[in-house]
Amino acid sequence: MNYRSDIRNIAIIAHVDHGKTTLVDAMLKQSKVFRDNQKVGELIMDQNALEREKGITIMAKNTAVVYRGVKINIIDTPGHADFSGEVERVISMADGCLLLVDSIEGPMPQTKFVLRQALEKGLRPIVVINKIDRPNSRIAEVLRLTEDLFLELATRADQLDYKVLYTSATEGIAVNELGIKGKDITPLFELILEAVPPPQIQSGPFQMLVSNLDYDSHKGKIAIGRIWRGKVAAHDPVVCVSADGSLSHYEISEVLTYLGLKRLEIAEAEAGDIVAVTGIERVSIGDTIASPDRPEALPRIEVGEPTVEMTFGVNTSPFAGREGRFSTTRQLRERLYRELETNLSLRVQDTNSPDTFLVKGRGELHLAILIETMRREGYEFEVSRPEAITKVVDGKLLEPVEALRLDTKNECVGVLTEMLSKRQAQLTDMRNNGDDNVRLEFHIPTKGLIGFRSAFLTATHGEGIMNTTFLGYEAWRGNIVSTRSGVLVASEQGIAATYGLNNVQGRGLTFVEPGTLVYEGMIVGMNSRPQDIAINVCKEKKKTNVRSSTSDIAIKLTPPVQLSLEQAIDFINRDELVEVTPENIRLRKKLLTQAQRLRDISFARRATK
Ligand SMILES: Nc1nc2c(ncn2[C@@H]2O[C@H](COP(=O)(O)OP(=O)(O)OP(=O)(O)O)[C@@H](O)[C@H]2O)c(=O)[nH]1
Ligand SMILES: [Mg+2]
Repeated sequence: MNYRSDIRNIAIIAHVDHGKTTLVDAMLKQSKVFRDNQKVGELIMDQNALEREKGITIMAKNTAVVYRGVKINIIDTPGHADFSGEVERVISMADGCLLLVDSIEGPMPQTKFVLRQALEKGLRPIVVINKIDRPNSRIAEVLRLTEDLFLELATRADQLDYKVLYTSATEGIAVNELGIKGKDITPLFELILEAVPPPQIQSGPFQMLVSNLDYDSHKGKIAIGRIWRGKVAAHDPVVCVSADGSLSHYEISEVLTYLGLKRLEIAEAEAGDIVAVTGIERVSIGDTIASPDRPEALPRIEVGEPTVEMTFGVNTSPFAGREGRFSTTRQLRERLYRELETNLSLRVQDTNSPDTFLVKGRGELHLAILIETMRREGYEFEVSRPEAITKVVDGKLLEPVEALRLDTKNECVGVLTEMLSKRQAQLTDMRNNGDDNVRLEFHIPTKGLIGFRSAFLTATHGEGIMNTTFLGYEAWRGNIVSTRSGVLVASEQGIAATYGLNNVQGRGLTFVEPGTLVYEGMIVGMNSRPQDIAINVCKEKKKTNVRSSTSDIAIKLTPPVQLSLEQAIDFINRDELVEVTPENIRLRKKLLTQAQRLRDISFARRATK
C-alpha cells in the first residue's frame, strides 16, 4: 500500500456551536486564500441563506488549504443532531478528524455521537479544546470529561492515544500547551501534518465514491468525493454505478480541486484526493464513478433512519394559488423527490391521496429547514403536525426514543419534570453544576418531544438549553394526552378588524393583527380553555349616527404572538395544518367550516387526545 504525503483529509466534528466553522475561518484566513482587500467576514463556509440567518451549519461542505506544500482537504460538518445524516455522509472521505470541545460546555450529547461515528470509521482524532479565550473556561475538567468519553467509546487501545491542542478560533490562535501565548494557527497545521495519517492509495483503474453533489448552471451536476483508486482526467470515459447496480456511461468534462472557497480546474487528480467532477448527468450521492475497465461499486454510504414524519400537501386553503409560484401536485412532487438526491437522511413517499406526500426526517428542525427552503424558492403547500415514526418488529409496535439533556435553573426543575412526565419521559440523571444551574437528563419517546421545544423555552424564559440524541427503538408506550389548549378560529372570510380581534383577546392570545386577510377555518389565536371556539374577527363596530370614531381608536390591542415556522409546526394538533407560502405562514383547521368540524364525530375525541 502506498501513501500520499502531499495530502491530508480531515473532518471537523463537534456538538453544535462549539466553533467548527469559525475554526475553518481561521485556517482559511491564515492560508491567505483571499485577496488582501477581500472582505470575507465570519462563518465563511456557512454560505446558504438559512445558515447565515440561523447561525448554524446545515450542510457539510468541503474546502482546502495548502500548508508547507501539503494540501489539507477540510470537511466542515453541522453539529445539530437533526443534521447528523450530513456527518455520516461525509465522514468516510477523511482519514482524521478534529474533535472540537468547547472549553466551558465540555463534551455534549452530539460530541459523543460524532466521536462514535469517527472512531467506527477508523478516523484518527485530534482533540481541540476551543474557546480558551473565554474567561470562565474550565479546561482541566473538560479534558478529563473528554478522556472519559474516549474511554467509553474506543474499541482499540491506540484510539486513546490522541493529541490535544488548545485554540481560540475567533482569535485565530492555537497552542500545544496551556500558558503559552499563541500568535496564530500554525500549531494546528503542524499537528494535522504530524497526527493525521496521509491517505493510503491504491493503483489501478479509477474509482471514486460520490459523497456530495452541487449544481452549476453552466457545468450541470458536480459530483464531489474521494478518489479511492487510480487517476482521473478530463475526457476520461467513466461508468457511474447507481444504487440498483445499473451502469451508465459518461465522459468526464472537468476535474476540479478545492482551494479556499474556489474550485479550480486541474488536468488530472489521483487517489487520496477529494475532488469534484462534472459531466455525470445522472448521479446520486452514494454512487461510485469508476473506470469502465473495472466498474466496481464501493460500499454505499449508510445514514441513520429518520425518526419524524409529516405530510406535505397541495395547498387547499381558500387562498391557494395566490402567493406561490409553484403550487401544483406535480411541482410539489418533483421538488420533494429532487431533495432526495442530496438530503440523504430524508425519505419521501406517495400516499393514498395523490395530492399528499409523506416526508420523513431526522427531527423537526430537519423538516422545518426543508419547508423554509421550499417556501423561499416560491412553493406554497400545507404541512401536518410532525409525528414520531413507529415500526412493527416481530409483531411488536416500537417507537423511537431519545436522550434529552436540559441545562436550566433550579427554579424551573419542578415545572419541567411535571411537563416531561406527561410526555412519558423518565429522569435518568440530575446534577447541580454549582450555583443555580441544574443539568437534567431524561429518556423520552420522540413523540413526547414534539411540541416540547417551545414549551421548554417558555418555561425557562428562553434561557434553558436543550439537546437530544437518538437512542433507538423501544416498545410503544401508549398515546400521550395533549395538553395544548384550544384555538380561536375565524368564522368567516374577510379582513381582521380591531373590534373583532378585541373580542378574541378577551379569550386568549391572538396570532394576527388588524388588516390581516383571514378565511373561515383559519386559526387566529389560542384559547385560554381547552375547547376550540369559532369567532368573527372581521366584525366591525356598528356604525351609529353619532360620530364616535374615537371609541374604536381607544381599543388597544396587545400585539399578536407571531409564530415562527418551527413554532407553528410544533404548535398544531392532528386536526390542524400549517399553510406555507412565500409570503405567509397560516395555521388552519383541516376542516374549515364549523359545521364540518361538528359533523366529524371523531373530531371531539381526537382533540382531547
Ligand atoms: N469566545 C469564543 N467564541 C467562539 C470561538 N469559536 C467560535 N466561537 C463562537 O461560537 C459561536 C458558534 O461558532 P460556529 O463556528 O458557528 O460553531 P459551529 O460548531 O460551526 O456550529 P454548527 O455548525 O451550527 O454546529 C459563534 O458565535 C462564534 O463566534 C472561540 O474560540 N472563542
Ligand atoms: Mg458550523
